Amino acid sequence: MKTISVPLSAYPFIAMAGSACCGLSAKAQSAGSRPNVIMIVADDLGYGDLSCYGATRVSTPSTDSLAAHGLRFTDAHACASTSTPSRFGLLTGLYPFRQSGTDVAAGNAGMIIHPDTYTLADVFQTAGYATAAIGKWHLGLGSRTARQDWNGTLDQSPADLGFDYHYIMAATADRVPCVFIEQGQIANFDPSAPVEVSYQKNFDGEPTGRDNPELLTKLRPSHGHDQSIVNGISRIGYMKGGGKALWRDEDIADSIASHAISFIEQVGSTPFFIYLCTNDVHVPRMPHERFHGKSPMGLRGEAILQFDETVRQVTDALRRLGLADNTLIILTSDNGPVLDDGYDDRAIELAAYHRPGGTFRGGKYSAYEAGSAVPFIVCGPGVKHPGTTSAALVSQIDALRSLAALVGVEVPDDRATDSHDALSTWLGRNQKSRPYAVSMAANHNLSLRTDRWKFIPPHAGGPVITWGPVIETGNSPQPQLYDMRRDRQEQTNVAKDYGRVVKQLSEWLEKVKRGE
Ligand code: NG6
Ligand code: CA
Repeated sequence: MKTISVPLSAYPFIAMAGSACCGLSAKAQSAGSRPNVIMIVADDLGYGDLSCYGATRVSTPSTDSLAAHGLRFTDAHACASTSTPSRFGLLTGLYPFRQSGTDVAAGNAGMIIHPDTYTLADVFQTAGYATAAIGKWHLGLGSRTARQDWNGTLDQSPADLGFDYHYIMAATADRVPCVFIEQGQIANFDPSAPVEVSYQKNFDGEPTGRDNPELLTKLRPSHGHDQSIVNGISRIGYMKGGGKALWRDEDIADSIASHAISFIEQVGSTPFFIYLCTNDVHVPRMPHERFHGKSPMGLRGEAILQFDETVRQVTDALRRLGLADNTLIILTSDNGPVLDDGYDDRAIELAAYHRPGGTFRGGKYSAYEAGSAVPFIVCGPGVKHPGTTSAALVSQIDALRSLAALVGVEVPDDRATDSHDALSTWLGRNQKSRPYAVSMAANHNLSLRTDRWKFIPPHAGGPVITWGPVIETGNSPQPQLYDMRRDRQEQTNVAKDYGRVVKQLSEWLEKVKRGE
């Protein structure tokens, strides 16, 4: 939804306080203090990557503390098993398959969520909250793909989607441009080094990982990732310039945490919503030097430790500012895990007995459970039975309508049409499952979960990814049905024994596709 433009002053958010009360229910308008909300979205963090979800080869005390004081979900799902479509679903309450072009986005993709779309940030802006998107974005920027003026002000940005403030990475750390974007402009812009970006061809005289492997001083690719070199690491795509604006991978987590904390400090007494997306544990994994040697799992383990430290930095700041009791934190991941995702960081070898997807089958990209089953912890005011777990089936698609219910915003019926209000479940007032959860694999195959079943329709293609990561796709020429109560590991396809269930779930999925 197009919003009023916010001045780029030092404190752009405060102007929003108490504004835009239309759309607020009477209950919310009269409510005293509404909770701040921070949605922490990790990148590629698997169901089994946190110690509160059973990991033993890595310890994540700060995240575990959120689980100990909050509610830990054991059957929560992202809308997709890759980033862009997953985030599209979370922010819009619309399944990514409703719109073409929601696949993993290049760093010069135009903005994928149209400015007219009603977003999660619009919900909070309507409620008078100060809103921010900080960290990984990966949903495109500017109105036209490959035609952005990176050296000016982008003509479309999260500011057009309800975010008062943004400090974001355009795509991923492994994709150019390797600069942060703040309020539509390159942060720390270096006029002596204007940025040019292409996903088609290299710029004259610029080294690449393919031609200049001697310049890869920090990491080498294992597959792909052999184009422009920034900070001794080659990436996807070509870029030129950047100068002092170029990020140093080792500092990305700290920049994200510190911008989130500054935002919290600056909003004063205005309630706030932060969509806080870490770069951890996505490739290239290059955590800060202070983590070196701290994990037996090498760089991927260190990236998990760094993620946990981001959680600690933010929660410490909330305590210091006296906001801890009035801030709801939702911690989750955009999709399941992957070990080798294109850099030679020894993730497979050093993982040893660690199972990043827990006991589940598949991983990132996959239609199997580890692709979409993600950590999901809700901690803060209003959460019932803190320190317990909920086995309810929940989906990130419900963020928009559940959080709208939390802050008393009435979402128009024709917006966020795939999202349901699951607030009572998210807060642990009940353990009611969503009737179904739909997730999209990288190959666009849609799977449907109910409390009991998982249905994966037949899909062409091989059983294992062929272009790099060693992960089962979920493809099969036959329908797959798993009894998740007995076999969440998806070992025994019972489709032949339960033909009626297959028919019913298949029809159900078709209805979901049609939006009925
Ligand atoms: C893949 C990349 C992978 C990662 C992924 C997107 C190659 C060979 N692999 O295409 O490294 O960037 O896209 O990940 O290019 S996501 O978590 O942002 O969806
Ligand atoms: Ca991801």
